Amino acid sequence: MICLVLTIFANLFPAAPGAAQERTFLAVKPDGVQRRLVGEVVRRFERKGFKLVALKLVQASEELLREHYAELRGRPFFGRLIEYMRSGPVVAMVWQGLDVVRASRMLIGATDPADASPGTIRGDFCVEVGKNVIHGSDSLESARQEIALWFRADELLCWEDSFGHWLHE
Ligand code: DAT
Ligand code: MG
Repeated sequence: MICLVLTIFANLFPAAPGAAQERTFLAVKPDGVQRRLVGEVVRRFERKGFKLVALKLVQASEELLREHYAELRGRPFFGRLIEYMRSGPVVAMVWQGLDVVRASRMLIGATDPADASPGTIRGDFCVEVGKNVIHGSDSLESARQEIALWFRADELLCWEDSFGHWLHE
């Protein structure tokens, strides 16, 4: 009975309104840029079906990075992490789509590349946690904060794509 009710409900409301509007923040880290992995990363997110709404090459300041990684301030590797992220440009991006925060973490793989499954970005392209190629927001709330930290509102483009109908109902 409960299943029947849930099925009817799911058919009446196939997806939460705006679910396909979810956004996440991704950044190809300096090692990824140096190793020419930007195209590969973009290709994987495009191929999956997500929509690019912002992208820029940034030499991040120490201040921005300290804010971005504020949660990790007390960790022993914090200083090294900030230096690594400052060691060259990063490619900052915002991607949009259904469940994009969670799905991005799946595409990226575990924090330590040694634990990341083959087929994920970290599983395929790196070997060490201190050089793990890409950042992705870990929750809706951190996505919101990180997008606001790295981008001005007018840098996020709302564009009509004719592709969405082929991805979800
Ligand atoms: P993630 O990037 O998967 O969200 P996180 O937020 O816990 O992981 O950590 C942020 C970054 O800090 C991570 O991508 C790499 C670095 N880091 C995490 N744990 C580390 C460790 N034990 N030693 C060195 N660097 C670490
Ligand atoms: Mg994180």
